[in-house]
Amino acid sequence: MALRSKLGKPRGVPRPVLRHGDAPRAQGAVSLIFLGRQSAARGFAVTFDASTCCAPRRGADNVPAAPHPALTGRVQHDDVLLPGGHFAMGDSFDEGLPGDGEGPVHEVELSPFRIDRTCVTNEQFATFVAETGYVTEAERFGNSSVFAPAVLAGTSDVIGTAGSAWWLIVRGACWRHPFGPQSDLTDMADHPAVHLSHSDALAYCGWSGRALPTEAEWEFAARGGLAGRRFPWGDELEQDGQHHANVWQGTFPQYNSAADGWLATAPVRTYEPNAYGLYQMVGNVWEWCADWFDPSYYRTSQASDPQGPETGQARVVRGGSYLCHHSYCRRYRVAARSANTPNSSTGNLGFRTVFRHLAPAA
Ligand SMILES: [Ca+2]
Repeated sequence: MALRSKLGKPRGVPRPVLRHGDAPRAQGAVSLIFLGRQSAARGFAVTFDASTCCAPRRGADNVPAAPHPALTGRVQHDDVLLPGGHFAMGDSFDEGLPGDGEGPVHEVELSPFRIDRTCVTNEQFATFVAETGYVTEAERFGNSSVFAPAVLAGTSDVIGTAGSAWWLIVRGACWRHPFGPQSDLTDMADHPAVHLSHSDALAYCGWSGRALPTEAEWEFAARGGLAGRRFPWGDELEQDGQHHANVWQGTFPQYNSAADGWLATAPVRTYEPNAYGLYQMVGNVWEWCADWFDPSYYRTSQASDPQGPETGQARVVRGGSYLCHHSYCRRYRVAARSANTPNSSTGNLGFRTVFRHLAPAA
């Protein structure tokens, strides 16, 4: 029996994205099958906690590191030059989860940098893989975590749950097969590449001569010049009656009306960009940052070009994803912080890059 979402399509039509006019039904049904089943899948933590509701993490088990390709990349990055300068970093609404350390608000000064307008797409990542033969960590583990209603896999390929009932560990899920082995990238060239670990993102960056944004760079970019606001466009999620980001509408995790047009990932240029011309800094997929995560870091962060703690267990992720809902952690805000272990990969986690080697002004 094939286990797949009622929203999903059979093999050969692998695009379980939801558009206006499609009628979603009973999205919790698939995940309920797995409630209470604990997984022995390699490398996955199985205990539920708030940090895994957004994106589950692998445990300490590891696969051997893949060599990172040399700097030979020939892929186009459409980016913008941000001038840097001062900004107030952190949550001025005091609405973050206590363990996330979104405060105190503190002044940060940044040097100029260039940042991608969008997350790295499947097309860009496919170019990287084609030129280097790179094999991602999810492919080497042999599995990754997929949001339950989007799974396109046979029952035997669904190994168990990953921290939350709505995260299924699916054998064969990876960037090429984002919803499981019965899915592929047809019509998804312009969607963000997902199921990529922090190490995978660094490998891509090393090949393309770019870098992951620091957490401070990411937040500066996401704010788009709007000081002290909740979102890149203002303070209201659906400001002016418009959808500005791909998140969750309905009752999480039972029912998603997908009123914003998308159940899972959306093309990277969906919705209006922020004032800096950057698309989907919040919603759609979480984005890896360079920094190690420490919830107390803002109390001691350096004021100029902060780089994060020197060591840690997990790397910062920012921006929230298509799973974000106001009834849960509300981590789709520009100040929201979360983290995942460097070897983790999920169907709602990607990255965008920056470029810092700017020529001095003439
Ligand atoms: Ca959505």
